[in-house]
Amino acid sequence: MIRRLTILLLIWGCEEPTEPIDCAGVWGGFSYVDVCGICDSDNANDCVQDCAGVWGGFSYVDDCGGCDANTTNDNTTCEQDCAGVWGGFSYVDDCGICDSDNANDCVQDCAAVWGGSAVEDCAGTCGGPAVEDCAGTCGGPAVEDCAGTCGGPAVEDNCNVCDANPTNDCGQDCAGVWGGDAVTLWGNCYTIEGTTYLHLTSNQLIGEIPVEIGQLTNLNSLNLSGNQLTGEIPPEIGNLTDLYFLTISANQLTGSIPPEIGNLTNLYSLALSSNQLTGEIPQEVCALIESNNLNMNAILPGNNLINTCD
Ligand SMILES: [Ca+2]
Ligand SMILES: [Ca+2]
Ligand SMILES: [Ca+2]
Ligand SMILES: [Ca+2]
Repeated sequence: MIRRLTILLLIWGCEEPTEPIDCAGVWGGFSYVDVCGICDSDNANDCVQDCAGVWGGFSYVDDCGGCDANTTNDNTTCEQDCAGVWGGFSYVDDCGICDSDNANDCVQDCAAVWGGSAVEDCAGTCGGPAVEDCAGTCGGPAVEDCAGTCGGPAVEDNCNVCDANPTNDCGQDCAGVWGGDAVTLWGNCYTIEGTTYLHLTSNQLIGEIPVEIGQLTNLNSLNLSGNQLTGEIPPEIGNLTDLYFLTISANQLTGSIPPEIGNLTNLYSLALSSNQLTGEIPQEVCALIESNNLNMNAILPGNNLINTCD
């Protein structure tokens, strides 16, 4: 019976896993003894060596690197620098700047002021006003002209054109614009940009039609009828190729019709009657009359023109 039970126990024991007992006496437990003899299963609290190499000791390193367990002698082997670092290398320069960089330490200026900004001028005077001119002469009068030439003669005119020629300097036009191209006609100022029509009918205008009228190239409509204009029609009117309406009738214009009128290909009304125009109508004008279907009765009457148009 006992023998049989022993065999059974052996069989039962062999079937169970063989587990060791840990330091806490627990079968299959995970506790273990750390270097300081503490048995538990927490590896976070295992004892460590202090700075003196003692396991579980209380020595510590102070800010100066000294290792012991004495708080009263801490930091006695070194000093704090100006930056507050124990044993650090920062120091205060003559301008009161604390760092460990000797390359940026302030220096004395020529007036012996630490960190001052006084410098010697070109004449050797500390803080003096003398400067070299563009020719390298200390205190000299030479300056660069607008062309960049030292002592050069070029000057910039009011239109920002720089050269040495005073005779080509730009002027003001009648509208007060430097370099502007406004033109004066019969005492009034007209800008090219802003003048699209000019109606001076029965304005008692006398004298010749100014050639400058040919500069008003934005004109669409020009009416000078009913004045006392004399002389010939300026061929410059042929520049006004935007014109669709041109009336110069009822004046005292003489000479022949300039062939440049034929350039006015946008015209749908041309009135030249009641002047003293003579000669043949130029073929260029005939062609325009034909192509634009202009009214010959607004051209011939009151003149001495020879109608050679077909
Ligand atoms: Ca532990
Ligand atoms: Ca200490
Ligand atoms: Ca420094
Ligand atoms: Ca000039």
